Amino acid sequence: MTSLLVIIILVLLAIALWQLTKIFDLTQVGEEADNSQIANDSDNNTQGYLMFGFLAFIYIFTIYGLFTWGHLVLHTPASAHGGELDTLMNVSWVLIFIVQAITQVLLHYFAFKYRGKKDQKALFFSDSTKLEVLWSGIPAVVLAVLILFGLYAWTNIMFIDDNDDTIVVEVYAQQFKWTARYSGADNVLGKANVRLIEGINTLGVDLSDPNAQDDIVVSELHIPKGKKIHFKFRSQDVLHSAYFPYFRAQMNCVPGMVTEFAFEPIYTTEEYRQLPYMVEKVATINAIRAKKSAELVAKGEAALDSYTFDYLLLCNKICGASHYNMQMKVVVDTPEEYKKWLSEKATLVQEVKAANAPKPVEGGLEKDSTKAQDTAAVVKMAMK
Ligand SMILES: [Cu+2]
Repeated sequence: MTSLLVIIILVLLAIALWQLTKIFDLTQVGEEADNSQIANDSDNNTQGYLMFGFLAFIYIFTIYGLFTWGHLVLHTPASAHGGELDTLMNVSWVLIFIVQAITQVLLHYFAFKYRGKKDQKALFFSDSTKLEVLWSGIPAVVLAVLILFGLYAWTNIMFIDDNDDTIVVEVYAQQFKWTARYSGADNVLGKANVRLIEGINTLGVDLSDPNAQDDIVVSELHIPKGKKIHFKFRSQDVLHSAYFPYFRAQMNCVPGMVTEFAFEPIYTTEEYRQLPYMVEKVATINAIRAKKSAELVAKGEAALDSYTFDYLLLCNKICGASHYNMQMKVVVDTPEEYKKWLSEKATLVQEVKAANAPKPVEGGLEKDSTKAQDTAAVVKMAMK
């Protein structure tokens, strides 16, 4: 609201200034003022130098931005393909930077050099094949190289060989949380459908499917280092986007279809925490938090928790009011830790059975006969 008011005030100020200059012009009537409304040499000189001013602004802002915010870009990639993607990104940036630096100088210099001068005629020619070949050919070659490089990197990342030894994990999106499903010993996910969502079976897994019998549903994603993980994404409601920034991976989650990609983590969470750049980053964050905590404590409020680095899965598609907070912790374990963690998890079938088992009620058996019948039906379905 405040910014809207500021904008309105600025617009009104601009209109007032414009009106004032008009009044000033009118007071000059009769004097030796140039009222022709046609730019003269002095106007053109001013515009020409302003061009240089704008050029300086572009460069100063770019350099200032690089130094001030340059450190905020993602650092060391934590996946096997991440380095390749970063190279592609860096090559694109360097190219954009060089082209931008050269073309902006030329654009502004020529705008200055050929600024309007009295009695100066523009050079006119209808076309120049040589020039057109040059300015169409060079960008075409550069873009073709970039696109080929991009395509190569893309297929390298997106192509999942069915014969590869991967771990199949489903990532399920809904407003506003993520859930993961492990395919269990058979490495095949059981079928699922939104129509089967019931009680704690929030992913709508078809509990009668033989492949679903060993599926495990969790709210924290654990993956082992050095093993390719084949992710399959589903969404329950709207478009979401599964974004793993440190692994340089992102995929849309689309209701009604399964999307997929695979990546191999190369640092465990613990190893990534020990990277010098991360140690420094966490120390900086905690120094800021400590300062803020001191202020809060002085006001009688609770201090902030200290920060520890964790990989996160974020949603990168604005999917509703709590989109900003749609995240899941991702833990990269050693293969042994991963095996141990997974072995301690109950399967969904076991969880559904436990949830639906008739609970002993005070003074006798389950009294609600309808509920008992429902439970029996679900358990029967689960045991099929
Ligand atoms: Cu979302």
